[in-house]
Amino acid sequence: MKTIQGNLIGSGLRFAIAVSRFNELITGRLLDGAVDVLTRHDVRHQDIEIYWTPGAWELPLIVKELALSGKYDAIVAVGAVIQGDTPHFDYVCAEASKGLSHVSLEQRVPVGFGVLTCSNLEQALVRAGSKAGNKGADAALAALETANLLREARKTTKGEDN
Ligand code: INI
Repeated sequence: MKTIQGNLIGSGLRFAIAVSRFNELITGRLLDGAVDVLTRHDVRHQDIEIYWTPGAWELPLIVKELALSGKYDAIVAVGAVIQGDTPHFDYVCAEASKGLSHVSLEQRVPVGFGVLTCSNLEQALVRAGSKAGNKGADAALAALETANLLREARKTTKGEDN
């Protein structure tokens, strides 16, 4: 039996973080969590690039462009969609999540999903560095682990490890 896992060693890896300005009170904290977790796992500051989008809706397009550049080992998408009085929330959530998933699969680049989809501001605050941790940090850590796992999977599938 062979078990393959991605490690959490970030040295030498390059990351982009796409973060939406909408609900910046929340997204700024998610961004801080993502940068903090990456640098604590030895990703160098100069290997992290941050792109601000207007809202979560715009995240997939920018993440796609970043993925196509081939410059990054992984990308972290950070946003906060908070329910209002209209169905707008549902459209933004659905397209952001679907779009980010498509980019990751089509471009074969890990995309950490750090987009909160909350019923109210309090739920978002709880997930942006308080009681429920920091979902930006969680997404960055998952992206790091997946980047390293992908590297291992590519070695194995190319027969380098046999
Ligand atoms: N964008 C968000 O990131 N979060 C939200 O909660 C939100 N709401 O509720 O409207 C939101 N809307 C803006 C959207 O992402 C686009 O930027 C906008 O529609 C322009 O294309």
